Amino acid sequence: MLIKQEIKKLKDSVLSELDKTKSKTEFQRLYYQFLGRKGKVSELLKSIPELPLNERPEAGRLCNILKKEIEEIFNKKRLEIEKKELKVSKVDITLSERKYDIGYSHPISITMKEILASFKRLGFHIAEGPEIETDYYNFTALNFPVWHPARDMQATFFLQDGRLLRTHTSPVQIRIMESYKPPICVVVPGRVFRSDKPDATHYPIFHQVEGLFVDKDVSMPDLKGMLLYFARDIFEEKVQIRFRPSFFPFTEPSVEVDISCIFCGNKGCGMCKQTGWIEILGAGMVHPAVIKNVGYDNRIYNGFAFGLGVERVTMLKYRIDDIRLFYENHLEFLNQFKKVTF
Ligand code: FA5
Repeated sequence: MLIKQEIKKLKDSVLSELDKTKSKTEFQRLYYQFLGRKGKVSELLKSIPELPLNERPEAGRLCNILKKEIEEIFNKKRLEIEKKELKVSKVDITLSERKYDIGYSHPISITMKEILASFKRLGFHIAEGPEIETDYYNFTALNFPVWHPARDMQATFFLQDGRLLRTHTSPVQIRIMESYKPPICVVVPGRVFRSDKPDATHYPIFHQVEGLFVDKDVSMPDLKGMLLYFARDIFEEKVQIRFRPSFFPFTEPSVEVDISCIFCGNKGCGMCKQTGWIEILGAGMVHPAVIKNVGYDNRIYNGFAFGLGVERVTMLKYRIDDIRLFYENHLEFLNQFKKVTF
């Protein structure tokens, strides 16, 4: 039978062609040449009806066997090529899988996101300002005269050109008011710097969130109601707040804001120094001199501002008794926040 010779020829040619093949592209080309829809095996199968009737069944059987054999030859070759390619790329497939830890947020970042989300719900926009500031924005425009002792409480790091690392986020109040007209309703997250010696509650680099609301007829009760909502959102539903008189050159009147102690429920414990209250932020009505410094008419506009320490809030939320833990990179400490997401 002529077809037997054809089959042998085809098989020999597959074997010799594949033997020379080293690349995947060459392999693909041969695959289509032999096993493709218009390949040599198909052509042979299509030629069967042209054979004498009595030869057709045997020819069909032999062609199908050939097709299977050729497919097997190609499969073997494919594995060979893939194995070689793996070796070239030096991937050791026998190595066991390496486990990498996925990164997660630092506790300060978690609290920061939570605080900003809370103020966003209250309708505040988020703004930012520079960490390197001029004396004017950090102090003078905020009504700190050059001689005022309040400057000493915020001793900072100076650059040689006279600029400084901002001691608080309050300078951004001025930058915002210079750029926009009232009504203004912003919160400003950011890093601040003071030449404070590190201890359990102080660090030279820490984070604040500033708040500023300026419009017509803003009142202290507006400030108090808003802060009560915030405290309950961040701490717990039954928390109370209180205002204590204080002093900041850029607010008048000024207050320190305390929350009822979340550790003892206002009864008095070691955490609240037996007072039942814990301080969380400074606030007040924007000083008319500041309103005037930015060019607003202080007979028409007034507002409130507040500034809170993010480390402080985080320490309260997670009952952490030493601020230094945030910055010493001990994994045993940081890993505890792996599951806290926000
Ligand atoms: C201020 O910085 C004012 N700018 C806040 C303000 C804004 C008042 C707007 C009125 C209107 P004070 O110096 O109290 O205020 O700092 C605010 C908070 O920062 C403190 O309550 C405390 O939580 C945090 N803080 C201050 N110094 C440090 C420090 N060295 N380490 C960590 N946190 C600190």
